[in-house]
Amino acid sequence: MKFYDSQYVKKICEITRASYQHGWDERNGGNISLRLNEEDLKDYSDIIEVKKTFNLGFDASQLAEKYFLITGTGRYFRNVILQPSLDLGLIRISADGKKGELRWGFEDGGKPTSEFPSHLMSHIARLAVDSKQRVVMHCHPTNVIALSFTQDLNERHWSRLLWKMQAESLVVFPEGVGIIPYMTPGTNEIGIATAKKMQDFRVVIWPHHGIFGVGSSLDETFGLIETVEKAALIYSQIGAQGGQIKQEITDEQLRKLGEAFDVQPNSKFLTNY
Ligand code: 2HA
Ligand code: ZN
Repeated sequence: MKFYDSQYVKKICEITRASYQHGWDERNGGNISLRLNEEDLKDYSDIIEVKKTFNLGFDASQLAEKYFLITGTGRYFRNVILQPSLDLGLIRISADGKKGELRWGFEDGGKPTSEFPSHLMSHIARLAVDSKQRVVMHCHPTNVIALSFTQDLNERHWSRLLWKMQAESLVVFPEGVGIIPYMTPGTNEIGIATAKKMQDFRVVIWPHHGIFGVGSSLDETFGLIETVEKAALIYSQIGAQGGQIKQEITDEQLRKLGEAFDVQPNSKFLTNY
């Protein structure tokens, strides 16, 4: 079987297109990585040969011999569905964790996203928390970015605000959201800061830039980001309707949501009395 025809390529095509259609990936904005192992790939005969190798620029030995299907640098989410073997690459991390080996894709000379270090570092962080989580997605959701200009960059404040915008929020991200300071994209530094937050959160806000989300499947990760962005959109709409909040979801109602859906709200953001 050809890797091109795999469910993995198909699903990334679908998710990149959906993300673009939501307006979260202008031009080459956004990137996705999906971690795969030998077992997931055993049916594909065209991923054995190493087409190219490159230095990762940091120690990824915790991910040695794992594979990542990832979007390419400079590539447009809008186009991935039209030319997946150009815009996507399957990279294997070398046994010493220092190099990436291209096994499939990037057929016109492409390279992994500039945020590859942030992705790999986030995968390392989430593997330690839950080994089933194998997706990292970054994109530029409009209302989340807008919120980073009007609100204090405080995790408690953001988490409570987003929880109170819709009943869905607390159920989908009971741990709340992490926030890093504004940093230059594409650097190891932003990767390290993001991964540190990923020890406690599945969503990390990059102020004035976008969002990083993680999950066990592409659908789940997309849905997580979609839920955060929907909450931010509701906040924007409240502003558009004059900004006056006449009634809200109370802390007590948040607690009851947690009980009803069997999730534990982050006690730093919602005290459990
Ligand atoms: O892939 O979104 O942060 C382009 C970006 C960089
Ligand atoms: Zn970005």
